[in-house]
Amino acid sequence: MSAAQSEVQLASSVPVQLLGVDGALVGHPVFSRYVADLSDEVLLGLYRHMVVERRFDVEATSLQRQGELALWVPASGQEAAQVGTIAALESTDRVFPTYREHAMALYRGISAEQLMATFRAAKHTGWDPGKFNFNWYSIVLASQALHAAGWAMGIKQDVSTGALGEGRTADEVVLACLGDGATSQGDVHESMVFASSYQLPVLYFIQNNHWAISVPLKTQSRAPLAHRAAGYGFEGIRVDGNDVLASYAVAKHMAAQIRAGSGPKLVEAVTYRMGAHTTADDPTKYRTDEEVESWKRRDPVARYRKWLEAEGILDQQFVDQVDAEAAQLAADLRTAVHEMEPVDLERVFDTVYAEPHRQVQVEKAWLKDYEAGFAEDQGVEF
Ligand SMILES: Cc1ncc(C[n+]2csc(CCOP(=O)(O)OP(=O)(O)O)c2C)c(N)n1
Ligand SMILES: [Mg+2]
Repeated sequence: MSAAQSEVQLASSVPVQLLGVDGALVGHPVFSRYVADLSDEVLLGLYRHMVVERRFDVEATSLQRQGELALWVPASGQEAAQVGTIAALESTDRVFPTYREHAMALYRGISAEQLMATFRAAKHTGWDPGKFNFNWYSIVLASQALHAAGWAMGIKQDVSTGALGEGRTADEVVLACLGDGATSQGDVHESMVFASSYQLPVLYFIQNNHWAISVPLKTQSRAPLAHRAAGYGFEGIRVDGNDVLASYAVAKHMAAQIRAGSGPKLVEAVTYRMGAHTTADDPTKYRTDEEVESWKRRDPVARYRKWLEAEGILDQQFVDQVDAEAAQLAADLRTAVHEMEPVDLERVFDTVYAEPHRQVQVEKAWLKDYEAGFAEDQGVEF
């Protein structure tokens, strides 16, 4: 084991931090070098992506409140973990998201409208996973951990048989996103067992936002989630997920080792969900104002902005430019949502099988009948 590796392992229960809560740089023997030479353009890009995501989130929440969406899943507070990690990967690395990775999706070029079409149920999915190397959102907790391991197994197999598919690279890293609560699912265990047994190129990325709806992390796990990796025989690291530089550096480090053939790795990003679990949730029922306030002081965007300004990298002109871009994205999104055509429900049934299928036809007929029942109500005053 190299000195650098052992230092990483020793540090694994203390989250890696490069940027203190006060916005001052904290040196780290292993990880500082990953951000030391980043250009101003890259550093400003991280800021821009975080700000745009936050504005997008506010707009989506408002649209839900105004009845335009059935549900929204806010990601506010988790911008640094998501942007830092995705920025450290290559565009050819495949991402298997949960349902909260909006900053990652936007970073990959999936538009706000495409994301919204999914939540408005105006599309069956919303985007082409092949085009963005970014899979569809997965509502079934942890199911994507199995998909990620399966995908990685396919890559490994294709490399060994020399049959790598178009657009794929031999050193691809597969990102399996998980929430803290999702780690209690059996699927994660199976995925990690297979990833370890076959030494698959999977980076497990857990956003520990401290809550699984109303269940606190301490109920889900008596030990840091990163420690679980050791039980499967691979390395896990905790990172301050509200520190975009640390999130970037740790992901870069882990991805480099995976590309070099290390097998799977795990990153636990310690962060916080500032908003509700979804717009259907009321977090005041299960968490205290003091807790929320304490995390507000660790805000990932404010902290990073402070550092960029102190370094003379960020000026008011760029701040205004990004704010204007974010406002424009929000305005365009609002227009696009109002113009979205409702999904053709018949297609939902017609695209299940290539050939007509009796069971599906029965279900389609049931829905038609059900909808016809509403037609009779027309004109009736309630
Ligand atoms: C298999 C399964 N069981 C239960 C649910 C209901 N559910 C949706 S989100 C959630 C909590 C997930 O918490 P976590 O993994 O920490 O992710 P977070 O929402 O905090 O990002 C639960 C229990 C589900 N979607 N899928
Ligand atoms: Mg959670």
